[in-house]
Amino acid sequence: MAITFICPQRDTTPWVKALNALDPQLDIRVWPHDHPKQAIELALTWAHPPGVLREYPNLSCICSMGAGIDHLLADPLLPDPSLPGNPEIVRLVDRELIRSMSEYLLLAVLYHFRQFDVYQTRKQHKDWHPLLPPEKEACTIGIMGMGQLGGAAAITLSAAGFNVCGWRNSPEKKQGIPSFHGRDQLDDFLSLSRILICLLPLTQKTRHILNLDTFSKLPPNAYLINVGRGGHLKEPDLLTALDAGHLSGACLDVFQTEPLPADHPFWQHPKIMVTPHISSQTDPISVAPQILENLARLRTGKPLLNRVNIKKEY
Ligand code: OXD
Repeated sequence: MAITFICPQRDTTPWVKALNALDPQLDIRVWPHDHPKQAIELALTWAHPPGVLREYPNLSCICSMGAGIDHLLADPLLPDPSLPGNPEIVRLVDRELIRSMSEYLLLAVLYHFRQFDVYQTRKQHKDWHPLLPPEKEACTIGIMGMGQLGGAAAITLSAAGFNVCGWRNSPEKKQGIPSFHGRDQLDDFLSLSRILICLLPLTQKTRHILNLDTFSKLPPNAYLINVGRGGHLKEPDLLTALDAGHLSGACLDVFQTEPLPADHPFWQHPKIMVTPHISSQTDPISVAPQILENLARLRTGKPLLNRVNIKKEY
């Protein structure tokens, strides 16, 4: 039996190397080359061509090559894992991914909180005027999405001395972090969030949740950090909120279209920081043991790690 990568936009070389370093006998194929479809039992995918996963008669597991699964759900022909005989769907979540997301968010928060964004603009005018020191008490950070990544970021940011609160779909307290849940509590959460971080999964409920109405409920001069998905943000609404002065700035790592097109207004906007979807990148060496563990579980009929709930869309 064999596994395959189906990820047309990604270089699979480091992945194959990391897996074969742990299991030199593992038969690894890369779509669309030299492909005995009958032999494939597990497919690692990222933005696969729609419908292709139905071509593998013995496929038992589909594994997202990252934490997100929206790229899988974009396939209208994705086999439904709740139907008997269809492959299970899992995602990759690992300590390294969680650590690097927390690190990115700490940096993005401090960059804004310590006013480096303002000084960077002032430098162009050789402007030497210290601003008043910022006050942490007046700067609550609101995290939308309190799953594994959001929960860890909340702990990192509160350890750095910030007041942090979270908002999630269902009620659940995360290690002492005050938490809001559901649409009913969204406005209360937003009214506290001087820095708003979006780490939600992209679902039908959360698409375009970052819109003008949401921004209008934040405290004045709020700052947005989006590390969820480009589909969470109504991009023209961000420009309107920034130009109206209601938001003081934004740090964006994800975009509606990636790579961000050269003529996109975000590139030139002085109040928008752009990074190229690097907030947390899956490290093949770090996740290789998890992939092999799931392959072993598949072969011995044990429950798989990091299974996805397709109904919840994450
Ligand atoms: C992921 C990502 O989902 O890299 O892991 O966006």
